[in-house]
Amino acid sequence: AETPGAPAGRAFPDGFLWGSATASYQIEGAVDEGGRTPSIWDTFSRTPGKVQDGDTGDVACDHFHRFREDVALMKELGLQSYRFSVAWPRITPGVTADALGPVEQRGLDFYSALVDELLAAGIAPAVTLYHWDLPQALEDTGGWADRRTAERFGEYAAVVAGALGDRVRTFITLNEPWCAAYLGYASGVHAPGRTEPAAALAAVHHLNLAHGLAARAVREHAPSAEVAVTLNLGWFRPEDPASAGDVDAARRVDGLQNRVFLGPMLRGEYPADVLEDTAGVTDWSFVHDGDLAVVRQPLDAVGLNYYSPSVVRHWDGSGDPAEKDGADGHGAAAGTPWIACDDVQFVSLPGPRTEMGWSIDPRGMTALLTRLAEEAPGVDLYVTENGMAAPDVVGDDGVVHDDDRIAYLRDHLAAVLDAVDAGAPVRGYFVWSLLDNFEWGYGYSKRFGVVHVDYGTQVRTPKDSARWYARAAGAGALPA
Ligand code: PNW
Repeated sequence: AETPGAPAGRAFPDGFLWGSATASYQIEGAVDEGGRTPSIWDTFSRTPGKVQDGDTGDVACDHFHRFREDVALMKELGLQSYRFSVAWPRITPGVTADALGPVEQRGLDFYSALVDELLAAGIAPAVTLYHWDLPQALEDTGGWADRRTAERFGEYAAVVAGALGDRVRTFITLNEPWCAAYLGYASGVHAPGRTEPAAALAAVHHLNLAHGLAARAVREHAPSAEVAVTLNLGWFRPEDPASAGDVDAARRVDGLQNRVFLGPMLRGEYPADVLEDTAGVTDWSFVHDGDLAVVRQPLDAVGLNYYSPSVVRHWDGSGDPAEKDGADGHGAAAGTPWIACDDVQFVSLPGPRTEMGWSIDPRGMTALLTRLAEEAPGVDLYVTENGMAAPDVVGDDGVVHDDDRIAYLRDHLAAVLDAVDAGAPVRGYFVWSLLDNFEWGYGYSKRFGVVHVDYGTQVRTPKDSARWYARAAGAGALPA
């Protein structure tokens, strides 16, 4: 038997998929090519003061032109699956609130060529349909706060599923609707940069609806593919489990981040306590009769993105308000993502942090996978993102020696195994990220890649972590 906490040599189940993940706006560049029209991230990144150093995704990793090289790199590393996202503005660049508009064949051709390249390399494609690059034209008519955005998303999903569904193993409807809704429409640190709590809650519902419509469309147009969604669930612990105030604070944030998505998607219902907590912000009248039956679609898999733990306490209003939401990188923004949580404080945890300022605790990985296994019986699980930002430590050999990242990956993979041992049906793990890339509001200042990218030359160089991860993938076990 294994010694708990002694990861070296521990084996993963047969067939466990070792992958890496990226997202379109973060790596593709070529924003004006192939008929693509602007997304909300083009607009946001070009707005002064929104993204660190004024960085944009105009070039990024130039993956649009270098995808064959990037697939060859994955093959060299022995990776078995690749999670990427499709940029909606490449597929239906003329979409409006009322009509999907013509399909841009050049957009489909790009992703189709990527899928073929992956299959030829023996790598299973996992396609995210929405990783935050909403067509700007849809934001101009209200964005995710408008119901028609969800309707158009369902139609767009049908197009992509129809074009790629014969070759793609897994379709993921949405990436992290929490970020899309609350960081985009409440705190404003992500595109479109709005700070309107009522709009953010409408966005939550319309993203749920979009998920349901897209899941249905994928089922119909890609019947052999798995249907999944990716959520960034939070692992929230009360600072003092014996304090009723702290326990209630944990309930509140769990409702807003986790249950407001899990409830509708898995059970077709919104949590009553969330509706009550937010009643002063919105009356939820954007939830129409029949919507919840659409949101609740049979799922083959749920993807978990996990990076960091959270501890909360009851906030009595004393102390520095700048510290209230400030722990773990949610940042001092114009607004808060924590709607109707004036009495909740995020506790700054001791111990190591990543370069994002995010605390590290792999136990959250185990806890969330175990929870998902209980809440979604019969549904497969994937870790669709996990990884860490770390500054480059470049050796004389020109290679990044990222021992901290190796330790992070090792400990989180061991935590995945702990969940497997407890019975969670975890089928694969996708490291975030294959490449250093455009880290949203932080621009190129934060590097999550297991492969280093020199943005001046676009040269890719595997870091020590990529070699370590390749060994783990090859062995199907944590390297000794
Ligand atoms: C996720 N937060 O984003 C995304 O899916 C990736 O595109 C991103 O690069 C990665 O994690 C690393 O940040 C998040 O503030 C952004 O809690 C912000 C938060 C969480 C996830």
